[in-house]
Amino acid sequence: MAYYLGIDSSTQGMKGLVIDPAAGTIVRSVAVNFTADLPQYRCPDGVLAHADPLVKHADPLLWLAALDLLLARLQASGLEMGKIAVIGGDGQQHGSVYLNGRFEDALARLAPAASLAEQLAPALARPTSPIWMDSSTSKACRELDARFGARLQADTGSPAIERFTGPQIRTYAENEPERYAQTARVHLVSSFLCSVLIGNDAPIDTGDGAGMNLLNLRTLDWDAEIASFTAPGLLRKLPKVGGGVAGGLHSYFAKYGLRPGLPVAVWTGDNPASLVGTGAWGAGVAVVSLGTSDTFFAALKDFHTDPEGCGHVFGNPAGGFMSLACFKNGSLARDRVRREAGAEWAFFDTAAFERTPPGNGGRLALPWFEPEITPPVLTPGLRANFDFAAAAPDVRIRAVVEAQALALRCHALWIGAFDVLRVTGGASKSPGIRQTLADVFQARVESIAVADSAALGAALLAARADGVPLAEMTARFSPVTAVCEPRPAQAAVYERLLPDVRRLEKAAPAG
Ligand code: XUL
Repeated sequence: MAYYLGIDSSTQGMKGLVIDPAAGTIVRSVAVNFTADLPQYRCPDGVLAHADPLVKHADPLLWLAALDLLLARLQASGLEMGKIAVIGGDGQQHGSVYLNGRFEDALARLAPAASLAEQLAPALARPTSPIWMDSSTSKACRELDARFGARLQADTGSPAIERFTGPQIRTYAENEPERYAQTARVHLVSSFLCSVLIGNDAPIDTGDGAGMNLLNLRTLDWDAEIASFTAPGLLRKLPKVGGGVAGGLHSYFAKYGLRPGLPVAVWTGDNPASLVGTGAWGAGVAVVSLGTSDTFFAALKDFHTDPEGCGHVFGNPAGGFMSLACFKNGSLARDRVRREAGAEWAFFDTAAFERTPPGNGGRLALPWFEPEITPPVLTPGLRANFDFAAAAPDVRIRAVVEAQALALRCHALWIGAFDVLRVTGGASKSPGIRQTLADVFQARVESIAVADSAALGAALLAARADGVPLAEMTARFSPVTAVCEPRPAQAAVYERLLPDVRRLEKAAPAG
């Protein structure tokens, strides 16, 4: 009968999901949208305006205001707040919050009469927080690469990447040395909000910590050598690495009807939380999330890294490790091709799917309208191995859907074999896309009806911290709604096309 609350602090908003594992139900779902609900923080879609398009920061006070508002909305929804037994959470990965020496004292003294933002504003050493969309730290990345070479990826799970927290901290320490000197603590979005809930300094978990280029995944602790090169005295400014329960809820939150002292689980990153929420925390199941961008993630049997440096390794909150690869040109790109072909998606599932053969006669097209992350390609533009503009709409659409699926498979080879692909996101509704994925991967494709996989994962992790087995909850909360079997007869067609898509990735954009 106990309830568990999962809070997902994502880029554009904050969500709260309350589950009742005994009944197998989602009891409540509430949300705060940064653009619509908190316009006074001037972070539409969660980002502050900046003259340099590479700089993407947010106001950390926005996240505090969102937490107050979310809990107020949860209470106003009529939920029996006293039944919440444990709170869990996750944050957008890589974003960092810089606190001064007053932080711990300000946390301990939180009083219900004033808001979190008012009370914690004086504890910020830096008024803004760089988030994962920032790509202004190339110089720091080059310096880290020059100093550590292959060791950086071999030990932290990823090469130096602009949005990762280490390069962000190095850039900040170099550009704003006075503020950096006043920074007593650097938190991630996840550990910052967890600290606020417990009124104390919270640990960073290995799921989110691995997105920093600072955590040694062999020792599961900060890498002292990398930290001291990243910025002076950084090791002292980082919280502990840890998991399980972070502490008891601060009495400030009694104003929302929450029981002071209730356990708060250590927060994780949104992708590790989604791994749990999609029920893919065990080996053999990969998740393909077909959203604005496409992401591909899976639990890893053992710690190993992508030889091409495109995929990342993070801690898996259920134990062990997970992989993550992000494909920037996902649904927006697919949709542009569909629009320009003057077709509806249904067209692909009917006419295009029937009129064109699997393999499309070898015609492939990568719709890289934006610079791509996997593989890293800075020059945008569609790549095709045929005259794309002159081709019929059905050929164009199949060329794009198959090239994207083949690219996913190429960049997933290092992870290992999968029996099952779980698909989520808007485009996963297309039977044509699902069948293509099943045939390209020669794996069963399962659709799951999970709307907010990160918030659900956070709630499941909260329940697990109270002793509820994850396996039991996965079957109830992440059920499979449709299955698409691979057609063995198509295996050879796609196997032959793998080198072709590799070649296409290296080609110059058309036109
Ligand atoms: C992962 C990444 C994003 C953020 C925001 O590396 O940058 O997925 O976690 O969702």
